[in-house]
Amino acid sequence: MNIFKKFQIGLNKTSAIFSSSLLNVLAKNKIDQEVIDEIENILLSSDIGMEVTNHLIEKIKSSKLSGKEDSNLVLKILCDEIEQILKSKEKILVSESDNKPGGLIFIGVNGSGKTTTIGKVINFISDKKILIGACDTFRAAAVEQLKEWSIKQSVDFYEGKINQDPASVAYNATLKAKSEGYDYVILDTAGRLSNNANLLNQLIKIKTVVEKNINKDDLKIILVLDGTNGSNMIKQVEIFGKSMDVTGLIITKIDGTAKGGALIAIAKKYDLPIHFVGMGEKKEDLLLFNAKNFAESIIEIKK
Ligand SMILES: Nc1nc2c(ncn2[C@@H]2O[C@H](COP(=O)(O)OP(=O)(O)O)[C@@H](O)[C@H]2O)c(=O)[nH]1
Ligand SMILES: [Mg+2]
Repeated sequence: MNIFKKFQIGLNKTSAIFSSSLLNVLAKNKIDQEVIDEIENILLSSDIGMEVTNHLIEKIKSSKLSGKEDSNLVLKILCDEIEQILKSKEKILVSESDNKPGGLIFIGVNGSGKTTTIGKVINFISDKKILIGACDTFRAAAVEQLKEWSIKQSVDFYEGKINQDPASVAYNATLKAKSEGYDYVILDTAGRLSNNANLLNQLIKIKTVVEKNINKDDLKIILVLDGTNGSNMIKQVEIFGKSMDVTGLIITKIDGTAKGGALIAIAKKYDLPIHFVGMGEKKEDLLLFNAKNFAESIIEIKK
């Protein structure tokens, strides 16, 4: 299946809102204020946010619209503008020129998809020598889940003991990666501690010890966001971003939401790359983020 098709399938709940509702509104008559108001409501209902909505509505208003033939033009304006907003967020997570070992720390709230996404990233870079470190030591099931992804894909796995300080596991795993010539060491972390401050302090500690083994420039802090959370994702970027120097985002479960517009709100608000989007539970269901594919999947333009 080609990549665009995968984007289309993954985004079909979101595009149902955008495309079907927009087409309904645009089919009515010429683009007057009433129609523009309806477009505004449709955009807002996808969690695309006020800022992006205003921006898109301004673009529609400032373009020269004449009569009935305008509906496709409006769709084209929306699609192009959304692509523009997303374009600068495309950035690959790993590249051939990376120093060894590169470190990837996955953070995010419980259930956002960290462990599953690591499983998919392993598949994505399966030609590399990878070490996985299980720093979510609070739950045996979390370690087992990660181990299963690792074993299935034949990559090395480092675990500590249950309830061992996650930072000491992180230190040992990154030291092993450094001394044994791994290309990447990928650390999974917990998403829930007794409170936010605890969790953030734990993550800061992990990062601090990891930097003893891995150059700061070779370390990436990936915030994993659950796409079904819609605009609540923004709060998570704020909370984690404040203490953790997040270097990039991965947005999961796009396949399970009609609120995919929230990704666009985040792209506009934060200067952070979006490396991948998750669109399913299997190892192949991780797609390199692509602005054009994303925009054209949610706004279908009649050819
Ligand atoms: N549909 C769908 N489910 C996902 C995706 N990513 C993760 N999940 C599911 O979300 C649940 C939580 O994922 P998990 O990786 O355990 O989250 P963690 O607590 O952040 O490690 C699991 O049931 C995953 O299978 C995705 O892209 N699409
Ligand atoms: Mg997990």
